[in-house]
Amino acid sequence: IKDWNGIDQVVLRNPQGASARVSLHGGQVISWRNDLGEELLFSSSKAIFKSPKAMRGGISICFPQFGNCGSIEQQGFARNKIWTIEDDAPPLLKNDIRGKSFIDLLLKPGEEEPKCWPHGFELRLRVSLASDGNLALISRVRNINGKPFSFLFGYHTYLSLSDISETGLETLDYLDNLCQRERFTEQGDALTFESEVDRVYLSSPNCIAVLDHERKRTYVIRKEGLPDVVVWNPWEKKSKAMTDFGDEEYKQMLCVDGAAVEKSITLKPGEEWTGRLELAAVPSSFCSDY
Ligand code: TA6
Repeated sequence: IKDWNGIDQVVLRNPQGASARVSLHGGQVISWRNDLGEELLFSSSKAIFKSPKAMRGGISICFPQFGNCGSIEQQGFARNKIWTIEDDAPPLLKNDIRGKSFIDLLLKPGEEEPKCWPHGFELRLRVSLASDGNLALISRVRNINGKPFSFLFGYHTYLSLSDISETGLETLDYLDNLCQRERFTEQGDALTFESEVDRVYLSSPNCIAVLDHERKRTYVIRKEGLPDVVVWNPWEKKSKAMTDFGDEEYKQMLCVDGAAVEKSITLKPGEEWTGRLELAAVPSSFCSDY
């Protein structure tokens, strides 16, 4: 289907009724719904769906920069480009598609590529929706240049919350057990939110939980190849300064971004890097039973 700028969007569905919507603009996931049709990702009511800016919300791909510290545009250019659908993407593990609905996207440098990052790369993104409604994003960056290059990467992920003041963030031990739904152990007290937050947690655990107490929903975020986690909420003052964000909307969102921010990733010619993010939204009662 096309959005109102004529840019293609792909809808993934599973048999239980969960869905995800991916835009070719930026390879951005702009919606993820559970089998009850509830939206799990935040999108601003003031979001601008217009090139060359990323829509405020969903999950945007930040590459080859994260944040605003280099000569490249904020969060890199990948989220502002039009990606293509790749029908014959190089294979990943079979498990990555078994029983899943998925789409493979590709971004390569075009003719008007930014002078500030003149490298030969291929950036692949597979977005898949599993039968249990879990959403997975797998990104692969390949150096097709004669010279090494370095980059940062992030999945800028806006989770939808009922109330930020009723939200906690926890890191979880025993991530494999959690993700196989056997058992998990909480580490220390949950982080709560009372003011603006913009932090990079370095070398963070690979499994993180965000608890929406009011909705009794827990988001479980599992990452691989992404050592850091960026946690962001603009709070009241910054919200008012953003034109594509409602004044009160900071109460209904939290960005928790699996990322490689502190140390850049370097690829030699021919090398490939993979960064994976998996999101689950489960009833909190389910978690406390384990
Ligand atoms: O999530 C971290 C962050 O880079 C923040 O520092 C803040 O600037 C935010 O993202 C805004 O992202 P935007 O989508 O406006 O570029």
